[in-house]
Amino acid sequence: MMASFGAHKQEEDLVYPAETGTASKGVWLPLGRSFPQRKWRSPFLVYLLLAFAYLLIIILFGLLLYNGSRLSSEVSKLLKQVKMKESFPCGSRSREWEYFDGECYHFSVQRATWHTAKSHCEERNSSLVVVNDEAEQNFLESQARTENFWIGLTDADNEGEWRWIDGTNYRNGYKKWKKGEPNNHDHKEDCAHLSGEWNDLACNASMFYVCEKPLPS
Ligand code: MFB
Ligand code: CA
Repeated sequence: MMASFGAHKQEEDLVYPAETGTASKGVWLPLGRSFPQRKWRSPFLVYLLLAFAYLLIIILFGLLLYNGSRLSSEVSKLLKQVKMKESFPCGSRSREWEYFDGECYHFSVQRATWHTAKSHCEERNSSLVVVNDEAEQNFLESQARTENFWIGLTDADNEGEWRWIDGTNYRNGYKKWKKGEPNNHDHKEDCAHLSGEWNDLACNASMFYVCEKPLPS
């Protein structure tokens, strides 16, 4: 059926698209030809599109919730690690290491000779404690109380020449010997321990020991 350009729209502009079965108006184009235009009037199609859009929104919302909950659990895990690091910078495992002023200290619960204690500390990537100043001494005294603990100081190589095991300068460094110590009692006291202040004792004596290592980065 011909539609005429510019003429009043005639009934013949109506087209009957097979799939809808309803009349629909043609559209006028510069060439004066009209195309049948499918009207989106079919309620079924509209409902189908709405249902599809609704389903899509639900799926997207579900994905958003899922990722959101995963993200929040990751964040809470990270926060817990940060909090743990802040509370136990030396590691929280059974409080094996105590933190003080940038260093980690292990107060043994087993006794050993000075040389065995030295090896046990090295096995833990640490060394027998080197006491550098009054603050560190006070920390050790507060933790050790009246118990005896080996420290990393010895004159076994040369009597009277005390050396810290990490090479720290002894002569100009911090000292806290008990009054009258070191006295090399019975001429066989070549290892230092603390029970509060320091004393020299035979290295094969068995006592607790303190290991020291830098704060893990
Ligand atoms: C001495 C001390 C020595 C032993 C002995 C039992 O001090 O110098 O090392 O600990 O006591 C009095
Ligand atoms: Ca002594």
